[in-house]
Amino acid sequence: MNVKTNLEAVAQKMYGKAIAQLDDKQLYFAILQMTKEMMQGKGQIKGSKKVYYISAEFLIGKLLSNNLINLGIYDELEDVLKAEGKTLSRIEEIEPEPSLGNGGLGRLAACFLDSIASLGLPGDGIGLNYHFGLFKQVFVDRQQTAEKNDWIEEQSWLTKTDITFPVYFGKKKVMSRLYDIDVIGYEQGVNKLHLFDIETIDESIVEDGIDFDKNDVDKNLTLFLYPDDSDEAGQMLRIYQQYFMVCNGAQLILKEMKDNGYDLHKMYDHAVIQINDTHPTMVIPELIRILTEEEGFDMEEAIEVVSKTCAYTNHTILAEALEKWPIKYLQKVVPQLMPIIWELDKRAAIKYDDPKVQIIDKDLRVHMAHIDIHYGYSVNGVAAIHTEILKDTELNHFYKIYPEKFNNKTNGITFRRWLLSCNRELADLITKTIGAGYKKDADELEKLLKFKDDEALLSAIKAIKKDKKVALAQYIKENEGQDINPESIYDIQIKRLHEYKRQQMNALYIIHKYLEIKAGKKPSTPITFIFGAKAAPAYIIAQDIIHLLLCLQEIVNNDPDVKDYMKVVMVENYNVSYAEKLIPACDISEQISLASKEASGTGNMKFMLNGAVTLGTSDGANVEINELVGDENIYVFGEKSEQVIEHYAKADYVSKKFYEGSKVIKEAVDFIISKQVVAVGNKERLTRLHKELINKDWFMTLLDLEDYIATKDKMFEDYKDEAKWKRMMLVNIAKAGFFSSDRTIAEYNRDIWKLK
Ligand code: 26Q
Repeated sequence: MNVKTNLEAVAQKMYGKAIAQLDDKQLYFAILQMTKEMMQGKGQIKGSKKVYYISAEFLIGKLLSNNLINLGIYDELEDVLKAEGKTLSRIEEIEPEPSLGNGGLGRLAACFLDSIASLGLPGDGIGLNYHFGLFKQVFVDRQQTAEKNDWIEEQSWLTKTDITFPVYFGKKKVMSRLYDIDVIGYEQGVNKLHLFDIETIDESIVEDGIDFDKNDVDKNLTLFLYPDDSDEAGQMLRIYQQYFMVCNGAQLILKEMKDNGYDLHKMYDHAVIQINDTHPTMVIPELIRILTEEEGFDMEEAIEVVSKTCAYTNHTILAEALEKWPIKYLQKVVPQLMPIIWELDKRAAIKYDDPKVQIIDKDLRVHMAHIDIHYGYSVNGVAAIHTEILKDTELNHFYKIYPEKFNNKTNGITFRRWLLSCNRELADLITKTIGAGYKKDADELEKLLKFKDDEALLSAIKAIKKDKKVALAQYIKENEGQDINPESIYDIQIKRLHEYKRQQMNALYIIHKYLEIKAGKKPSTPITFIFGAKAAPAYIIAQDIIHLLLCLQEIVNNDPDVKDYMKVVMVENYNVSYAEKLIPACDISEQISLASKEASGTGNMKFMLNGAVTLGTSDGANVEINELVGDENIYVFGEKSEQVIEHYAKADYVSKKFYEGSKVIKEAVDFIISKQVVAVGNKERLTRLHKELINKDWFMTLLDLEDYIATKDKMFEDYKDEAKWKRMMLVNIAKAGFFSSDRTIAEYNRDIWKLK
């Protein structure tokens, strides 16, 4: 059946109407229903060994466009709708975004599901069905406020299953309910994203903003993604959520093993559990508990079987982000796991007497990563430099014990979403130039290099960039009420707000540029600085940085001496859908984390693929981008990771010295508490940020500031050389193939999963 007859039939069945008579919302629901049915028709991907990607976050974003592309019916549906006087892109806007993740780690999980299915590999996601995703950001008085972010409608991508499991928190029993989302591969069959929920959730307990009663798990267990963990109740709820996820996951995996008639003693021949950071770590003791208590395994064998089934991915070297749960919390939430964790700790302690590799430390805190490393068979970092740092420093003690477990898997992104869907014009141009082969084999993008001097192609790429910039300007006008100039350079930094990512350094550059223009030094091309970032509600300094950016937006955009030369826009509620509009329009991709701190980054890859040029430090995957495109197609600045690590070791970085030692730095930093800024801002916030930069600056903003200013100025200068810039765009696109998550997943499969 073709798409037209299909959709007509669904519209008749659901609403008793023809397509042309449906309003946009009804039409969206009809298309949703039709797509779900067509995906089911594609059949499950099968095999005798399957990967379970278990993760507390799956930042899947809107699914309609991607599912249509992977089904191969996007163009056909677009034509059908056009003939009925409807527009597919407008219908796409109606879909609510499932924001079931914080940022990179969650988005990576979503890209991986797409690639696993697209490679035809059997692999399911296991996670939680949060009723409210990451909070909705609203600016009030130039400050971030948080509102709840619901996404589940009467009809959605979720399909309720009849699978339920009991989950015990000590003696308290909760029944789960499994909801599934189909994950279709590109011209492939389907896998599943399994999201567990409870049926007694009470959405009405949410008060103003995102506050809610954290005490009754029957009502709040799956209500929110990662509630603020600053207080004890929040941390406790996080442990409840994590255990709920892994307990259900373990039961589902064992059920599938049994349903298939597999021998649990050889479970590792049929299942691999990829543990996405430490959030799902309790799956290890939970499986051991079930195998020993319910399946008649002795402890020795249970540990061996589970260890041969589980593999761990590390996404951070920030000490504060490594989970260490006090024993008394675990004892309260999951007393049944504690004997197992003690046993695992005892066995590790007998073998290795180094305190650095113990599971339970002297303060009685359980180091979740240590469980994964001792009792999993693989430990991987997410970019070459990140894995090296893990081996050399953070996890060096483990690397010495288990060198064979450590491996690198440089992150990737799905080109279906980050090129074919968000930049169809560019994808079509590439297809016209080198054929469609790159859609299945991303390395084929390198064929574009032959056209490095092809004026027609270079101009066509630049023209698409221009169209995307015009479209973004319009979108920003509608959504933020700001006027930006499509002829200006778009310089974009979009990512979670964190001091190590150094949005504050970008802000200091903006101040510097503003002061220069005020002093009469005008840039030859106008510049638009665009930001998008959410800050954790309990992260005060991050909120202060957002406040500074919003104050700068107010001052710069309203200053008649300046506004024709530069603009600042901090977009509200940055999310996946916004990223899909921002990235294709970007000229300069800001990747300016303090070297050694950004494990990989994946936004950097998305920008590159869409023809932006990177301005970055030698950190995370920037290092690999640099190697691929060569020094002449990227702008790198700042101290290298070795030097940074040495500064920390010697504790010899003193920000005040940089502040006092440079007029440029001092002027920019002091502007934060100038009359002009305080007049539009909140003095307490601005003073706190000013003090922080001068007296602490833990992520060494001032260390790299002058080099950053010089490199960025050079970049703006080079932008005027249109031939040079166009060539850089082309080389970046051509070299982006390596960052396809299809490549990443093929490597996971080759080295870790070995699926059959
Ligand atoms: C931990 C404890 C308590 C509460 C929350 C958390 C928590 C939640 C989310 C800790 C970490 C995260 C998310 C981390 C994350 O997104 N890491 C990013 O992972 C990307 C994919 O590998 C990398 O590209 C980024 O460099 C890395 O920052």
